[in-house]
Formats: sequence, C-alpha cells, structure tokens
Amino acid sequence: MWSKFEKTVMIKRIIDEASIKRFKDIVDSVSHIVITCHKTADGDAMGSSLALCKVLRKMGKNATVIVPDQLPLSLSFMTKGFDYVTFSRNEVMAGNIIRNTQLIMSLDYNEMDRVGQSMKTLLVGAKVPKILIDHHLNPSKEFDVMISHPELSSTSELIYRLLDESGWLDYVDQQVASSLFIGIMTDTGNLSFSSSYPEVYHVMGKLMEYGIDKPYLYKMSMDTVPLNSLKLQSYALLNKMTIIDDSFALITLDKADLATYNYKTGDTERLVNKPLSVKNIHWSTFMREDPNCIKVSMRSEGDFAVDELCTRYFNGGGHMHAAAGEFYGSMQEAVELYYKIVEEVKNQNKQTI
Ligand SMILES: [Mn+2]
Repeated sequence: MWSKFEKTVMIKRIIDEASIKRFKDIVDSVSHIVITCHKTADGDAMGSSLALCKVLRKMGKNATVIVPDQLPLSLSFMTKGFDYVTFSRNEVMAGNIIRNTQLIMSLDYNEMDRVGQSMKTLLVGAKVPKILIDHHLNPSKEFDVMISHPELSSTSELIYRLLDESGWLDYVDQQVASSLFIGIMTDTGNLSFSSSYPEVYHVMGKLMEYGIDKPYLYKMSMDTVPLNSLKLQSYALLNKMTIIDDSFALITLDKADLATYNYKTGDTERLVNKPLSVKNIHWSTFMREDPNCIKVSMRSEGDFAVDELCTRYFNGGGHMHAAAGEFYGSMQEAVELYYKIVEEVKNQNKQTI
C-alpha cells in the first residue's frame, strides 16, 4: 500500500569521500575477500556481514563470511541458503581461506580481540589490507581503512550508507535489504533506543522498498525463542532474581541451572532487559556461569551508565545503557563484587544529592 507514496527521501552522505574512494579502490583491486564479525554474532553482526557478502558476490568477488563461533540458533533463519564458515568448528578451512584472501573486512567490532585469540592471530598475521566498518566507540588503530561511525544505530545502517555512497545500490535485493533491516531492528530494540534518530527511519524506509516481509522479519528476529529458553528465562526471573532497594536487579544462573534447562548459546538473550520493564528498576545485571568465566551483562535507563562499570570491574565495556564484561572467579565472588559496586553506586548517589 505504501508503494503509492513517492520515494523522494534522500539519505545524507556521511562517510568521508577519501574513505569511500580507498574502500572502492581496494575492493576493485582484489578478487578474494574475507568478511568477519565478532564472537557470539548478533543480528547486526550477521545482517551486515551477509548483506555485504552478497553484494560483493553479485559483483563477481569470491567473498566469504567467517564467524568466530557458533551462531545462536535464533539467527539460523537469516542464513538459510547462505554459505558461511564457523571458525571454531572448522579452523583448518577458515585458516586456509584467511591465508589466501587479499582483503579482510571487520564488521561490527572495534578491535581484533573481539574475534577470539586464535582467529585474531590469523587475521593479524595476514599481510593484506584490513578495513574496519563499525559503529562502536574507540576503534583500535590496527586497520588500514577505518569506516567508523559510533553515532550510527548499527553496522547494518552503515553498510546501507556505504553501498549508497559507493554507488552500489543496484546490487541490493530483497535478501540484502532483509539482512540489513534485521540488523537495524535488533540493534535499536526495534527502533526504541535513543540511537534511533530520524534518519534511521528513512534508511529502513529505503530497505522496505525492496519488498521485504517486515512482520516475518520482526517475528523471527525479535519475537521467537526456543521453548527451553522461555522456561529457563521464566525460572531465572522467578527464582534467581534479587531486587535491591526496589531499583536494581541482579539475575544469576549457574552451571547447574543452565544444565537443567539444556542451555544453548542465545537462550538467555534479552533476559537482562526484562527487569527494566518494572517501573522503578533502572539498572539490571545478569551473571551467567560460562565454562571459562562468569559472563556479566548490564542494562540501564536514564542517567545511569553501565559501560564504565563493566570496563572498571569486569574487563568489558559497551554503550551507556548496554554493556557487558567477564569475571574470572567463582559466581559467589562475582556476586560479592556486585554488592560492593552497589554500595559504591549508592554512596555516589548520596553525594550527588
Ligand atoms: Mn552492532
């Protein structure tokens, strides 16, 4: 029905021309390209990688997406009919592809550490140009071309702009548009975060012009969970959530909890957001006992910044309202540290009052 409206919106050019030129020159000069994204890929990492890969293949390039580790099951609908390589499951093959590539692109992460040590060693060792295309703060200097835009909602939005500004929109089709749409939708909480400024809607409008199935993409990427995940999350909220002073929430899941509910990667996705739907709760923390560490995720609302806490205490970082980190020690020690942080936060609040 919307197709009767005129398609007149122009998307502003924001990537500097020198970077676009270098990007295009490098792509023109090579035939083999590797596209990588961060560990535990999310909708944006996968959406942007698949979209760019498909465009490059349509241009006649031999392009391969290499993801560091197994994708969460929830993203498998995105990769139907698309071949990609999972590094952790096929190190030999992935290593050969990396050794034979002429160009490496790093999407949706800001430093090589985010792909894990063994994949990082191979990427760093490859003596080929490396192009960063990302929206995280503080990109490291280990790339030859930096297309870094932390002000953007998502890497998928950045890829759309890059294709637009490179004059490559003719290569965009329904599948490419769907991948980018998912990336923007998932990284913006379906356009609910403050990162969704007006032009994001315009970019999504442009993507809709390719005839994407929006209700299906929303249902599959934002509103579908495996039954065991629903049960694990319900159990966590009912039995493993502590509320402090009516305003902070802590959820912990240890190995035994995860085993009981047959936990798989991705099963606790968005669990950390759930406590924030209670009126006065504006800081939520989730700790999960992984094989090598306690994985810590934090979400917040309003003035409360969690990236600094994750950087200072949990070797991590992220955005003001969404951050993550890791704790090396027992769950009990992690929880004790959490309570220390709570005391500190409360004291700071008293001082500001
Ligand atoms: Mn992203």
